[in-house]
Amino acid sequence: MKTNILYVATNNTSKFREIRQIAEDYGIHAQMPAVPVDVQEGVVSYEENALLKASFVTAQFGVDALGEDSGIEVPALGGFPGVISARFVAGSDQDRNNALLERMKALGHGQRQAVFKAYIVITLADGGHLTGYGELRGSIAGVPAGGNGFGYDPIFIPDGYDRTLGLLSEEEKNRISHRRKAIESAFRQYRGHSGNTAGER
Ligand code: ITT
Repeated sequence: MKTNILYVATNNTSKFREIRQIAEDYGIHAQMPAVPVDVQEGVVSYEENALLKASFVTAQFGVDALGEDSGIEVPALGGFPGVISARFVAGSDQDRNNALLERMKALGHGQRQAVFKAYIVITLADGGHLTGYGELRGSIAGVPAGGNGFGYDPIFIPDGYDRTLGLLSEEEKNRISHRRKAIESAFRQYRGHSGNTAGER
């Protein structure tokens, strides 16, 4: 049987773990490269950052590579923090959760809607790239809850749920996440490239 290996251009081990889990469903074995992904992320777009990360690995190793850039947006805050979700406050995920909750205090009760966005770019060793997009709509909780997942998971309640992502199991989150949708979309296009069989179950 052919093994489909795809390198994932990320330094975030929690993100990698989710991508690896989801990719397995499509018959793709995700691997982290042996070197840190050393790129300067911009502030313009998720897609551009995802392309930067994937291109770094393809240029280093001459292999197909998957880059992912994601963030959380609060429409009532003009889409903040968006593309700078990982960087708008230095420190830990918990520090950023607290900083976002602090900003939410200026908003009314009906203004807690939020959306997670994820862009996946797969750069091809023989040139070109593919892009997939996914989003997950929900709202910002009043206080953090749950220790599962990473980043903003403890303060994000997906639409249709009464619990934060931090309280959902890994499997539950991976079934509905922005990352799942973006990967699915990218793999649909990737199938057949370089002889891989992504998505053939
Ligand atoms: P790499 O760039 O190395 O991939 P990173 O953590 O810096 O890792 P990003 O630049 O894509 O990743 O930033 C994503 C930000 O959005 C970061 O603050 C995450 O915590 C947050 N985020 C993205 N997806 C998330 C999810 O599924 N759950 C919680 N937070 C998420």
